[in-house]
Amino acid sequence: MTLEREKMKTTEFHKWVGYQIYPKSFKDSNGDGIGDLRGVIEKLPYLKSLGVDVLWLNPVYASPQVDGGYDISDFCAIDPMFGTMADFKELLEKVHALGMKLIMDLVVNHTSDQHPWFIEAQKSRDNKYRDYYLWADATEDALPNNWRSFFGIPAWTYQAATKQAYFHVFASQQPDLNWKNPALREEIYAMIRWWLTLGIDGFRLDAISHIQKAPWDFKITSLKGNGPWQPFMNVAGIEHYLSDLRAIFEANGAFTVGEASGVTSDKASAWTDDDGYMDAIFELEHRVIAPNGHASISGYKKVIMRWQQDLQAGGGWNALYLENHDGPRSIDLYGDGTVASAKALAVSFMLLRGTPFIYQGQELGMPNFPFQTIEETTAPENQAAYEKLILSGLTEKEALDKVTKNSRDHSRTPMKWPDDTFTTADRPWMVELQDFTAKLELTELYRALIALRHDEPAISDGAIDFLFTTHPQVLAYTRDDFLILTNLSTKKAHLSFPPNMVKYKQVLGSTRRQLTENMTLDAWSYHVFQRADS
Ligand code: TEU
Ligand code: CA
Repeated sequence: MTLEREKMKTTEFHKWVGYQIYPKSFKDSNGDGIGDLRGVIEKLPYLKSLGVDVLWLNPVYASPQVDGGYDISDFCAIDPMFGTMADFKELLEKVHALGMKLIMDLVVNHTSDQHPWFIEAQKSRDNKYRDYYLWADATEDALPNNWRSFFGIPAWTYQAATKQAYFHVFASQQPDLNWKNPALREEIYAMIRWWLTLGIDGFRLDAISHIQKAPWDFKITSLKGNGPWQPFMNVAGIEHYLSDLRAIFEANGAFTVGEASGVTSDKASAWTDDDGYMDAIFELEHRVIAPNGHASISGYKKVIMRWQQDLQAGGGWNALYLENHDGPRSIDLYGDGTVASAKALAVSFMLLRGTPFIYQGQELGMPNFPFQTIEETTAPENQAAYEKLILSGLTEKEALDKVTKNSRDHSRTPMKWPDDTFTTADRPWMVELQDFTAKLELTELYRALIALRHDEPAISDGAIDFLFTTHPQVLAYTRDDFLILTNLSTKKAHLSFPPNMVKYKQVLGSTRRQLTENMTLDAWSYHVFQRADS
């Protein structure tokens, strides 16, 4: 019995709601224009008042900031721009005192090229750290293979000094670590234990599905969709490393959410069920872009339904989200810029089966940024994409529009606090929205949805079933005795329910409504009903 219990993961996190903080843009405490850890400390009462349970901090480690801190030069140091280790410890203590949890980004697919390991590794072929990274013979014009990086450049960078190239799935300043090397793995495992011993509550596992690579002679057969990334997406052999990681997480009671791009919905339960490697994963499929550049709601719906059904059948678990630091703002991408659309979208994802994460500013209805020049953007892939478009003959304006349409920079502009400024500096580190008013009725709705997740076992742990599955704009589902209806469109929607239905009462809604046999849902509306007999 005890053994059995120990083997089973706890499922406390089914009730939790997460909040993602991009510290650089959250709150600046010392007037240098850059958000920092003391800024997060200042805003803890706000986070507590929302009701969220777990905070995910984007990377605050020492970093040259080529890729928003995902290029780490020291895993165990706080970047001075964010504060000190003492600030971090104070933050952790205060988060815990408020009954919340703190998880950190764990970035172990790669390091910065300024990490001491890489600085050593590039010195010579027989350097002690050479094998911490991935090298292959090359010449200036002949790289080891034709694999591409996610950032639109070759996945190899040639180094004349040793006549070899090193491998990177992201920027060239982010060399990939060689997980096949046991010495490297031990260093990483020790680092993970160090953070857990410090008292943090777990990790968001960055790009974790990419840590294993196919043999270098693997041929890419398709350039469509995830085709180009096949040689480093959930490649066989990864299970050994993930099992090692699970053992460490489990021994330390860590809560873990993997960013598992390329792990398909039918395979995801094996990653996250009772015997899975981690508690939950983020899927990266539901942002389906339509030809007009907006998200396709029917695409979103199809992907969400498939993931929910597959994970329920397999006993797996998702982390749910509409926004993060890697994409545009949902009010503009999925919605039509109105607060009504943001509200219907909030209801559509917050009550699904999984652990939702709200991204900073999402609860205020922060929109995309109207970029005017390429210099206003910060993500490393923008510049290369822009230059390519200019070379292909586009005007600056056309190239900028194309690059920024779905840029992740939209989510990285400074937080617009309803009753406070982001910084006292004349200029924040990044362009900031002007004339924005926080949508406080949206914040209130988020509070209500969070409370439902805490108070109703049907919402945290109940079964999910979808209704009107082929309707192009209505996302509707039951969670045991709850019925959730959302119209994710500017058009009205007509629904018919069977006669003699059991009675339902309305729990939340965009307007006061009864559940009736024939219902017309207004544009961007939502209704949460519960069986009256329960
Ligand atoms: O993103 C990784 C990421 O999005 C890829 O794993 C994904 O598979 C790919 O873009 C295809 O859609 C994470 C961070 O969220 C991001 O901010 C970093 O830039 C990146 O890792 C590198 O660390
Ligand atoms: Ca600061």
